[in-house]
Amino acid sequence: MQLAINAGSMPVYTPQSTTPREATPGTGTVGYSTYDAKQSTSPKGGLGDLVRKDDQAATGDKAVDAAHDNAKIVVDFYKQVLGRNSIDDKGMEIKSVVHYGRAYNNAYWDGSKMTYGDGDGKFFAPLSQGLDVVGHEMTHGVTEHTSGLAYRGQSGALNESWSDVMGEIIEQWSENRSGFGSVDAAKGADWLVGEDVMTPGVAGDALRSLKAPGTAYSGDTQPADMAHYKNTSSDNGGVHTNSGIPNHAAYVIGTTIGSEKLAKIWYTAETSYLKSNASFSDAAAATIAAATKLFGAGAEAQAVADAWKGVGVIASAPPAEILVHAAYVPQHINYGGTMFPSDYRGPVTA
Ligand SMILES: [Ca+2]
Ligand SMILES: [Ca+2]
Ligand SMILES: [Zn+2]
Repeated sequence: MQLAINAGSMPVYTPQSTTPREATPGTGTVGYSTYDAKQSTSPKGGLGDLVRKDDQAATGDKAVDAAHDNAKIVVDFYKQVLGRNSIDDKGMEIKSVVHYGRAYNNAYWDGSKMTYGDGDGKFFAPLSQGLDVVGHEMTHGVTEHTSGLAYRGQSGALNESWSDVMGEIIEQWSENRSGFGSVDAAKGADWLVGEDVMTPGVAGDALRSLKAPGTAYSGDTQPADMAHYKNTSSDNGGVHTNSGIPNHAAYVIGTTIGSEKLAKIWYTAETSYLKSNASFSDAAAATIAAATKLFGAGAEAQAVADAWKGVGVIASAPPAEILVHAAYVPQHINYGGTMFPSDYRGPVTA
């Protein structure tokens, strides 16, 4: 697989189809079911015991309640800010499994549900307690139902990055709904992923930093630009490392035009332009096209192009007129997605 990118060439975006995708408006009520795996990795019925459903009151189990409540916030964000009706845009029920395994330091989306470990208490607290982590996993589901970004190489790093970016933006929205969208609010956010669950005994660290990739914790090796791109075959071709490059582009855009516009551009790119095999330069073209479609050929599209240039993905912006109105019919690809590499052993020893 070609992992390197030619930063000097202009990205050319070729739409897969010219048939616009029909949007399904958000109607109906989304259901929520949260299960307790009771520290098993093969829970009863594949899910465990159903412990909280829909609008039932909190159980008092923090991992259960965080998974349930955070899932609702994520669905609310997708509906209220982006007009999407649950993960599949058809109101699919949200299923979450917590207390998966013993001291399990990860979380994942498998195509039908989220699963969260309790963490070992040293590297991680129960992972459902991070809203950005929950938003990350659920965005893997949205990606599966839209662009279908293949979980390998650059498309896989984009898949990871879309989850990090949306997860963090959802947290920004939840923590500051009145200020959400302003440039000041975006500049005031920490742009960290996993800060609420990583190393409960260590303050100030996180799993990933969109503001400064490579600095989130002592073992963070994420690059922030193409000059430091990692050519590797591990971790599906570095999907959790090279995601730092699109992550940082998103941070620059968010702090230039605000996180609400960033979210709308990223979502429009994912639903209308990105193809499953997209490279970083395809993502640049798709997001420039999305910004132009949403806001015209103005400051927003310019901010997007400038950010991708800043991280070395493109040398110059593609002409917007070849990109606008290029629609894409998404395909459903079941691939799953994790929070960390599958061979992850914790941030200090990794
Ligand atoms: Ca965060
Ligand atoms: Ca910490
Ligand atoms: Zn992930």
